[in-house]
Amino acid sequence: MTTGTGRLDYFGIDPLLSEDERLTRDTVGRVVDREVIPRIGRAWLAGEFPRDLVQRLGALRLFGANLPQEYGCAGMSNIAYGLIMQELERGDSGVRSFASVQGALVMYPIFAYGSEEQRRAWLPAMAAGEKIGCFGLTEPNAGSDPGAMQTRARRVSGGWALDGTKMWITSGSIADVALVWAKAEDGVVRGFLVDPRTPGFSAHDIHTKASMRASVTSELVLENVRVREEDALPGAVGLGKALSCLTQARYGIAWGAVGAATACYEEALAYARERIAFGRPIAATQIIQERLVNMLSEITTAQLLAYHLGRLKDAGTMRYTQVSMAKRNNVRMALRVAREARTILGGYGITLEYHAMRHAANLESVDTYEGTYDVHTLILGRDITGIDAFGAPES
Ligand code: TGC
Ligand code: FAD
Repeated sequence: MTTGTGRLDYFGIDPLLSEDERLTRDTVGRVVDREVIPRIGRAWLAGEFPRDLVQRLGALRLFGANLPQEYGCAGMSNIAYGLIMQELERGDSGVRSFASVQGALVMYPIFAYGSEEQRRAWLPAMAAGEKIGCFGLTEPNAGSDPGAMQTRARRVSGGWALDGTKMWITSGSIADVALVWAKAEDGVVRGFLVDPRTPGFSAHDIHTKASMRASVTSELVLENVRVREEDALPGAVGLGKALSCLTQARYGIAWGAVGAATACYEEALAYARERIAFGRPIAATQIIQERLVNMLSEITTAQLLAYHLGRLKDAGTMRYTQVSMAKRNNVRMALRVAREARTILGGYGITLEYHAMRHAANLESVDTYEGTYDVHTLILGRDITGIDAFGAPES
């Protein structure tokens, strides 16, 4: 049922992994076991992102690990990248979120749409965790429909001037570079690398979160922020380019959700074996066994989905609609598993000494960000019917 390192593997996926992929998973798993799990409950309660992890994970080249070695990245397979996300989210969704934003939402677009100078300037430092990035797409009045963004880019002498507000931005106030998406005067969305020290730029943290508390989430305000032409991403032209970054992050989330669910299942299983009620372990009751079997079945299905998606990505044949299915399914699965685990833990389950409640609270965010469950339903609905059900038809 488990691999040599104790990882949940009911369907024997482990032998399908390469030696490097297993090594990567086990290395990250050990870091998470020793350096994340023992302290994450306290950090979450305090509302603090464990920032020292950035350099620690960077030293292992875990950021943007599927990007090429020539830019200081690890050049790993997409399966290995997914396993990194799985292990990080087994610790906490906020830690995985940091890595997703850094690698998939900032390093990937710099790699895919940046100039050679921009790649050389940012990718090695970001891979090493020496520089932090954030990704500003969502706005107070434009989340699921980013095409309705109000942030504007005006051409000025030598570059651009940006005006607008971005909302819910992970790592917003600790970033060394903000990738901001704005609509130019011709109505085309473009991506800009903004130095947060530029006059007119400010970041304000959101402190009232009851989810994702061990993660920095900020509002970004841009008032006539000047960006040099060489800081515009030359290939980041059109909303589709912003959406292509989301595909990369959603891929990692499909794996990460498996990690969060696994942590909850393993905790609930251990507790159920030990906890005595009515003179016997609660694991000896049919209801608890059914709950555990349902949890394991759901996790195993999600593992297989993530694994095959990874092979498709490595083969270069993955479609973004397949990523939508995996993100939608796996995150909702993890949310159900976390809530079931919390139930099995009884009253103890509401404390942060156990992990299920924290994961369940975090997964509420994960279910919403990177495309809500409903948005992915509509992406898939459009794919299979050919009919767009998002909004009013164009007049
Ligand atoms: P639509 O007509 O669908 O698309 C415009 C063009 O883009 C292409 N496209 C994609 N390409 C790659 N990957 C994707 N996921 C793509 N989705 C669409 C599409 O083929 C089209 O290309 P072309 O050549 O035909 O022009 O545009 P729309 O305005 O109708 O979009 C609708 C919708 C709902 C699919 C899209 O806007 C959407 O995905 N909305 C959800 C927004 C979202 O997920 N925001 C996430 C913000 S970042 C975040 O949450 C970070 S959380 C931290 C963490 O990751 O841990
Ligand atoms: P809305 O779009 O207003 O949706 C509200 C509700 O309406 C949802 O249930 C939605 O499913 C439903 N809905 C919307 N449209 C339809 C429709 N057509 N049919 C049926 N139902 C519909 N964004 C970034 O750009 N960068 C980040 O780093 C980032 N990090 C985040 C971190 C956290 C912790 C959170 C919570 C969010 C983050 N986001 C980030 C924003 C996130 O992507 C958005 O919250 C998400 O896309 C949803 O947008 P919204 O909150 O505006 O909800």
